[in-house]
Amino acid sequence: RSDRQWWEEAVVYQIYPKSFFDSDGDGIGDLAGITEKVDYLDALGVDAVWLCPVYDSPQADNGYDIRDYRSIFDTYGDMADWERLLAELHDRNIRLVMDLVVNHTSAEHEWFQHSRRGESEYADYYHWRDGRPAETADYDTDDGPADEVAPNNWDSIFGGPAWAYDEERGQWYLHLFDESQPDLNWENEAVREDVYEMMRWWLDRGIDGFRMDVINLVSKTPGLPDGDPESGLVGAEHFMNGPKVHDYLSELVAEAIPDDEILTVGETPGAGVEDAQRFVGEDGLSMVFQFEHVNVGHEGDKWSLEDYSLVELKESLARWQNGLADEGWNSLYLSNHDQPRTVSRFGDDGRYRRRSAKLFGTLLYTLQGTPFVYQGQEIGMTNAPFESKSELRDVESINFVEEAIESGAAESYEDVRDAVETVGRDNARTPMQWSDDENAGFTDGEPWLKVNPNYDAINVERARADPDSVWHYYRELGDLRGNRDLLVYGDFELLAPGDEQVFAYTRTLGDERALVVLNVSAEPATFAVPDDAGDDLELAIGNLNALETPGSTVELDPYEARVYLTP
Ligand code: TEU
Repeated sequence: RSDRQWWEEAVVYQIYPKSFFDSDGDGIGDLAGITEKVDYLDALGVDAVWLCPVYDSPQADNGYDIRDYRSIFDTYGDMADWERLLAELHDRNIRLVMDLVVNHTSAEHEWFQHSRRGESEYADYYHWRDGRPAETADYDTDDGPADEVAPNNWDSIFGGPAWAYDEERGQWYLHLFDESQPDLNWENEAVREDVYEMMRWWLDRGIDGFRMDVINLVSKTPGLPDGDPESGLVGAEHFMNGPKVHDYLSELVAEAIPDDEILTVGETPGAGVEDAQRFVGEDGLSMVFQFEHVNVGHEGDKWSLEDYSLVELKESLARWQNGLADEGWNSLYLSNHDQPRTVSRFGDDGRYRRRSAKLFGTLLYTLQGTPFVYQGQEIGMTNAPFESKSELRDVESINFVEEAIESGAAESYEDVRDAVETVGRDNARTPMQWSDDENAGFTDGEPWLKVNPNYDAINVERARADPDSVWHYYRELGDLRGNRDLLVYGDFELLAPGDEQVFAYTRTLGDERALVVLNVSAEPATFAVPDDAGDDLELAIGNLNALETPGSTVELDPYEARVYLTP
């Protein structure tokens, strides 16, 4: 390959600033706290950090509701703190990727304030519409004047209708997320230009990339027609991968991204492989975050999760591996700030926690693509118990619980507790577990979200002191991947697609080959190595004391993972 990119060879670490490290005792993580931990990131061996939003924000959605794109949320620090963090990261050759949230702003953003007053320059910055006469609609909305309902039947991704009535303007505005997050109107060229200018402003400050929040939602079907009322998320066909999404994205890249050195990863819920091929092909993004693999086991909506089928997970990941092998690049992730913890979601967070954490680390680092490690994943952090609604902080979870109770679907929190503890976003957001000190060493104050009570056993200090920990295994995986082009660029081939226990594949580059064998189950497994896939290979890493060379069959213990390589 002649067109190698640093971000193809990198491992990216995702930081959720509110929960990473609190330097000043207010119970909330901050920029100075992250700066204190840059040596930690360096020791783990990551090459870049994706920092979730740190911009000025009323925090209805923990910063995904931005009031001012060009300043820092004061609880996190200020611009000087941010510059110090950037400098400390760059000193250690760690790049910084910032979150870009431009599908919507906070309702407190000055654009929205101007817009709701109808000031001509900003009047069309958002999607404003008159309500629909109630008698002409077959849906109901509580908001607004008595005789009208929302302009269309679209659902908000956070529950309830996607429209809110604004008294000041006397019209309704669209919000695909919380009502404090109005959607920007990308049809308006002035909006797009303001976004590009803001991006160039951040690039001038020396950042290395953008993670683009729900970037495939920016284009809506003109006229905002009703969606299929039977669909799980009503309206999705009119706002996910909308008609102009590729025009807008290629324009954004042309206008605001100077060259391929800048990592651009678009978050694209609902995008299939073919959409992704265009996003990373002609549109020019480096990669996208797709959702298919994290949706296996979901029946319809996000809150009902069944045991997932490994065959389905393999089929999905293999399709993305193959679909983006030649003309694109994959991002790789198993959890983030919106998803449950990896071991709880895909592995075993009880008896086999450590082993399954290592197994999924092996998967993450040996597929083709750029691995994204979410804070705490490197020590095998788990989902958390939430005993009452008052322990929840996430707007999506709180809306869900309230709606379930209001609609009569649940009598009390207890009825939905299992769903919240299985998939609620607060699972990923409990504070980083640094030590077995009070509050897991995260803060000297009262943490903004409860600490997972298992911090006495699962924490960084303990993991770093134990050579057999998940943390050291991640370090070794990083070395293994970094030392071999094979694990970055090698071709992927899925083996035994129908095997319900074992996830096995090869990676091949020239004369070099890797064989990865993962027993994704709590029972022992036998894997028959096909043809000569195991010839001349030696064990490079594994989560148990395995054999040096694979025979014609591999006997695996529960959640055992092995990577064999050509020596
Ligand atoms: O998430 C977009 C998204 O579609 C989902 O992951 C969503 O948050 C939810 O979990 C669906 O059930 C992005 C951000 O990652 C998320 O934190 C923000 O809340 C959201 O956009 C709005 O900005």
